[in-house]
Amino acid sequence: MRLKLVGKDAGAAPGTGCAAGGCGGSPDQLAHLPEAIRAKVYNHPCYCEEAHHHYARMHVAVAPACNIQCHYCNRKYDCANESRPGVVSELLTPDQAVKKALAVAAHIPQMTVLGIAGPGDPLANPERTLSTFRQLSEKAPDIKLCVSTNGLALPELVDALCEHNIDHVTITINCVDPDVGAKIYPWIFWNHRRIKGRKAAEILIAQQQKGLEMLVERGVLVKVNSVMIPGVNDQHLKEVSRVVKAKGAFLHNVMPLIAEAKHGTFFGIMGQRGPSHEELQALQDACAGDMNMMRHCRQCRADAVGLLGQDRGNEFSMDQVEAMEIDYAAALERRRQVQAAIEATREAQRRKTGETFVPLAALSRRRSEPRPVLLAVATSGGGLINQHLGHAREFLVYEASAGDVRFIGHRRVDRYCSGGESCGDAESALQRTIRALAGCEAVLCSKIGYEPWGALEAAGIQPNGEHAMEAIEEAVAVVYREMLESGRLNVEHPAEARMSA
Ligand code: CLF
Ligand code: SF4
Repeated sequence: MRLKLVGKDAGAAPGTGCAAGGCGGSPDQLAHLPEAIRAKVYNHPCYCEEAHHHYARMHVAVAPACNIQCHYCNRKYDCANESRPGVVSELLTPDQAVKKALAVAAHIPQMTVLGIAGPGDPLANPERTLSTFRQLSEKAPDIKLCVSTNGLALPELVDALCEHNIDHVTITINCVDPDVGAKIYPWIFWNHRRIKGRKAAEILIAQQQKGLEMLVERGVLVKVNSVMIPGVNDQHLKEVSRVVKAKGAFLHNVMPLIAEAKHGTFFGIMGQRGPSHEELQALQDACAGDMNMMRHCRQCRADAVGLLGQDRGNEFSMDQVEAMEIDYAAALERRRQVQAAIEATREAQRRKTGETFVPLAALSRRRSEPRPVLLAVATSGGGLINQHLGHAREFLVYEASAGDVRFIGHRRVDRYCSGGESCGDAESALQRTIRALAGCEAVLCSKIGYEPWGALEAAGIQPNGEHAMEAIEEAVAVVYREMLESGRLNVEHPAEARMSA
């Protein structure tokens, strides 16, 4: 999220509640979008950063086959174009997928989007994918439909996707140069033949670009995913961003390569490393320009259920789903009520955050540019600081400056507290948490134990439990203002000071 002091809500879609800045772009960038397109975004947890605090998605794993080979993929696992590598999802038939979707929609009324993202490529399995979408668009028309693909089969299926009301399509585009592509894709399966090397990359790139153009022409929102592979396509992704933006992609999501030898992928076995947090952030910033960048992707599994970063899939195994009685008409009414309440909460949070930023702006006018600060937040959703530090499996990281609070990304950590009174029994896990928070000067959470408090302070990260149940952006802005007023920002970040000493 990027909150600007001036005209913060200028791009909000009337009746949708989605501030333009809240979707990762500048107000100008979204202001020109037709109302119909903006209405598609406001409650999509991937296409609108602010929405991901409130709305959930679910994936149904109906697509087993793939038509290409990526060097970061091992077919034993989910499609790594969106999913975190090393994850295996339960394969469903289209009928099972529809039953599961209705069950989840009834039990998680804030679930607004159903995506098909694997375990192979959804468009390499067109019958299974389209049958699922066809049934769902009839039985649950209030759910947005979303699909993710490598793009090879996309142009031939664009019209079929449009017939099924698929409003959101993700294409994984790792390159626009076949020489780079040949280092990522050893082969594709095309016109009943296996094609290798540069020629394969050339065909794949042409199909991806054609598919992107066709979708944009038809008013479908396109998100482009790119896997950042240091030394292979990291520099090249700036060009990818420029090209896909020029062709009308709505959002670019640069994801880190995750390559481990135990996954059995080519890159994993060859020791190809993934990027650091800093490298990823630097590339996302370099690609951004005035393009919407996605920074809250969790590389979900192909059967993920719940808020991003959450996985409630184990509540909806097919055995459990088969035993559920679903009255979808009643569920629909409850979904309307819950979603209306979410919109009221979002509107109240936006108003309050706007008020907080006024004094911050006044401070920034009185002082010479104070330095920006990274602040981490523990949250379990709802846009609130509502998680015990010891229960946090990930932290959201925000950069606060005098004129801006902007969402930078998330940092995953291992859970180190089993929920008891005391935290910090497992010292090494606490140290991993501290490593994950490297570069952050404070961490905001609902509660924290005595021992981790001391360890964080010693590491130069100020624990802060004073903003429990407050809206994240507002609390981050308040903490930044306190740091500014206390003079803490007149000195270097303690960790950086130690490094430069
Ligand atoms: Fe799923 Fe992807 Fe649709 Fe979202 S996920 S198909 S656009 S509904 Fe979202 Fe998950 Fe990242 Fe994907 S956080 S992996 S971007
Ligand atoms: Fe694997 Fe997905 Fe690439 Fe196919 S498109 S090889 S399933 S990562």
